[in-house]
Amino acid sequence: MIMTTMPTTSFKLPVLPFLLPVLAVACALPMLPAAEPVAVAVAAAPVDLKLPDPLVTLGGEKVTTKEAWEKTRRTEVLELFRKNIYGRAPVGRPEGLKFEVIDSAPDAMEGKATRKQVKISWHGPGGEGSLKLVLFIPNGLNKPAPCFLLICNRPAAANIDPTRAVKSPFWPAEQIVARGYAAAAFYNGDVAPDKHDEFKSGVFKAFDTAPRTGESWGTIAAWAWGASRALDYLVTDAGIDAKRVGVVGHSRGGKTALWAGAEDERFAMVVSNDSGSTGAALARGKTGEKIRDINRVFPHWFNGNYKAFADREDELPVDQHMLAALIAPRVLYIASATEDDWAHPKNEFLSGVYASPVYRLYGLEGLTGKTFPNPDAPVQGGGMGYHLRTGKHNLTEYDWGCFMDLAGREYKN
Ligand code: GTR
Repeated sequence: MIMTTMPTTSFKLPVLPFLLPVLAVACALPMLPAAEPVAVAVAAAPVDLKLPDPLVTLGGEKVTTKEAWEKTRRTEVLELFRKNIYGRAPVGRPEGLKFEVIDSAPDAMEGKATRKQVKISWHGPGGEGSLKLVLFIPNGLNKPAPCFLLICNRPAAANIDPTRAVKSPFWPAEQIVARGYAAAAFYNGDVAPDKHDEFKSGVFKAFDTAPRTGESWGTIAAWAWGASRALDYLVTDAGIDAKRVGVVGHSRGGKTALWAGAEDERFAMVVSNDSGSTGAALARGKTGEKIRDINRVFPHWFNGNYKAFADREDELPVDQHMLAALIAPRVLYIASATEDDWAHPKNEFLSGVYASPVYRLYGLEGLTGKTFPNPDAPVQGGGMGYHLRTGKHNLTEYDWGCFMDLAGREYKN
């Protein structure tokens, strides 16, 4: 177990509600003079969240090298997540996966990008299916472009419009292209519907042959599988730098991006935006949405075994910092928003902090020693980024700008 100590930090008033227990302690502490009404310095009390240690194996051995992490502990942790939370995909890249470029326009975005739409289709014992990948590659780069792949969990026409007649800050493709990145996106509902229909449709219908068990995959894992199939295409496109494809998701999409990056190490960067419960946020000590809530409202997202952890967070053999650790040494961005108490920003930040010992095995600092930042003051470097945006649960141009800032500095290394 790790004794967690919340670093000394300062918070702006709008994020105070989730800090009430901390503030009880803070009231006894010296405060900044009243002349500074927006930022209140808070020295938080040490909190013992009893987090499982990512660097101690189930057999009790301490992991001190990246070789031991990769060979033993990483595999163990990944299995624990499959078994207890996200489930096990019955198939990886299926035989006969097909890519069809159904549209190609070299002068999209007023000549600034080449647009492609690619139908990625599969068939399995129970049926077939496909997703449509929308892709803009910057023109005139004279080298393959690094790429951001968005797992879009909002209506496709309003958010990832290939014609660009409708533009949404959720996927600011023009801004992404202007900074020299390819912008790719697919709609998660192409892979599996976001509803509990006993796993009778989408990829479940196509590939589930054995009777379902407590470990069978849920819908988050299915969407993550879809992201990997999109990547299967992207790595074949000469316009894309296959070693620099990041996967991005917001909220349920952010949970999916983390799981996609854990399962598929070809993703060079993982971006979790406001992913909250069973995404970036630690389950232990979490306020807002808890395991009981998420399983009740979204019974299809995770596997059957996860249901047993309602109100029993402490009994999980993992916590979400270990999911973050599975991304190491690749680039990880965790973003939160001040008005997103349901997701619990502080616990999203702490996942990055407590994943950092794994990053350190690779000589990367991650969020080691970092304090919870003020709103709109991103912390970036050492393979990781975190920010707390002012505002609501959403994915915005500000967030995208931060993701690209981190990619720019980390991809140079
Ligand atoms: C909420 C859910 C969150 C988050 C969000 C979203 O209803 O409680 O876990 O995933 O939906 O995806 O926007």
